[in-house]
Amino acid sequence: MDKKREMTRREALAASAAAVAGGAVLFAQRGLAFAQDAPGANGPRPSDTTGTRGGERTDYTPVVVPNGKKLPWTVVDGAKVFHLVAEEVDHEFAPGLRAKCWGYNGSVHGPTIEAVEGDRVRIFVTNNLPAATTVHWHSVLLPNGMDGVGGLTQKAISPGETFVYEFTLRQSGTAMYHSHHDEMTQIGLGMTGLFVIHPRTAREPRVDRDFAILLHEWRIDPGTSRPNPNEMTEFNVLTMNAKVFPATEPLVVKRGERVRIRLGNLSPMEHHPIHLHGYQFVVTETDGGRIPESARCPHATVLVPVGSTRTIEFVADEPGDWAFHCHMTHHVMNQMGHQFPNMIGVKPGAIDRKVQAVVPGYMTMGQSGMAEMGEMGMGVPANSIPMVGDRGKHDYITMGGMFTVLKVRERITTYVDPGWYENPPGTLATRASRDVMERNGIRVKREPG
Ligand SMILES: [Cu+2]
Repeated sequence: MDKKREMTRREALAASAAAVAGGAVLFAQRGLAFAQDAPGANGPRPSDTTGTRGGERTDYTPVVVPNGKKLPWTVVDGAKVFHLVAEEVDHEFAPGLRAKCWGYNGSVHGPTIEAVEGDRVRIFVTNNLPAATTVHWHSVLLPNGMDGVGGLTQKAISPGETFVYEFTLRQSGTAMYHSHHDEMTQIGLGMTGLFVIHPRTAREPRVDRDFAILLHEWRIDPGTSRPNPNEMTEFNVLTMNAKVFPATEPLVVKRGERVRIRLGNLSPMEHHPIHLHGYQFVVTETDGGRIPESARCPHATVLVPVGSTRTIEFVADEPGDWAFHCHMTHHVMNQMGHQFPNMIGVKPGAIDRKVQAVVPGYMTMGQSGMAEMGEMGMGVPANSIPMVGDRGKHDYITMGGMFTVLKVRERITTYVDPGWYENPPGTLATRASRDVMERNGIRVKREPG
């Protein structure tokens, strides 16, 4: 009897899963049809975010959003007016990988909102999606009815409707915004953005460079072009501002500058320990505000939990090309690395020849790891990217995904990518000569190669 009831429950689950899958297909088709007549970025005309209207503070260092953009605003009746348009976006994660995501104003993630503590902000949200949505202003202090939680604090915004949110910014720091309606689907498809609020009164020491990076993770099966928002554990595209290395723009700074990096994480499921090479930094802010100086301690890695922001600061006094990346090893791999069979130590012997009789050119791969695969430019399915990075100055960089480079330089006049770092003589690791090894008492059994 119990067994029979269990079977029935399973059958019911299978039936409902099939129904959901069928619905998803219909939904995807609707999304595609919608994309053809969807408008592009149709926000308000650009305006100077460091303008002087309304007596606002204007002397802050504007935030830089690598690979991203900022939301323009105008001033109407003393309020800064923004316009977000929720819509489908055909987004490129890196050359070779595009997907139909959901974002705002033609971009994934949405443009960064930048304002000042004390500002009155009026934010219009137009829904050009095929589904209802809302926008939640994550960690922003505001009246309850402006909080953007579908059903709980407001009616959801139906397709075609425009809602208006209005509140006064009572805090400073790094906040975020994201859909708070059908969260699994809409956040999973990319409906997130950063909301940077500068303090009303400048704080010392001031920073010279102020970067903002939003972390995310996606499931995009090779050969498909729609991220799967129903994925819970197996993410294969890990992004900084919705790009994977080698498409992530480097953070370029002049030697001696004080640097701030704001990190936000609206990944569906995973926290990201972000590691900076070459420096010790302090965490100056969380999404809950500024950390008192007495409570700060040095770090080289900062964990950015899901639904949180962390802001770090340091003085860039050591020139070079410094890696800046998530330290979870699967988060610095691109699509093709995660489900590869474990071939470490396998000796194919005559098997390759036998298989070649059936599959010409067959070769067992991965016996000593993954590093060679990116470099060899192995064939990959349509609309997918090889598992690892790009050619660097010295060799192949075997990382992809949530990886970028902090480029600290002397004597630069612009922040355009300065190319690779020239290592001063005597500061580069090189192959040890037999002479040097003997003099230092180093003996090895194996010859190179
Ligand atoms: Cu990570």
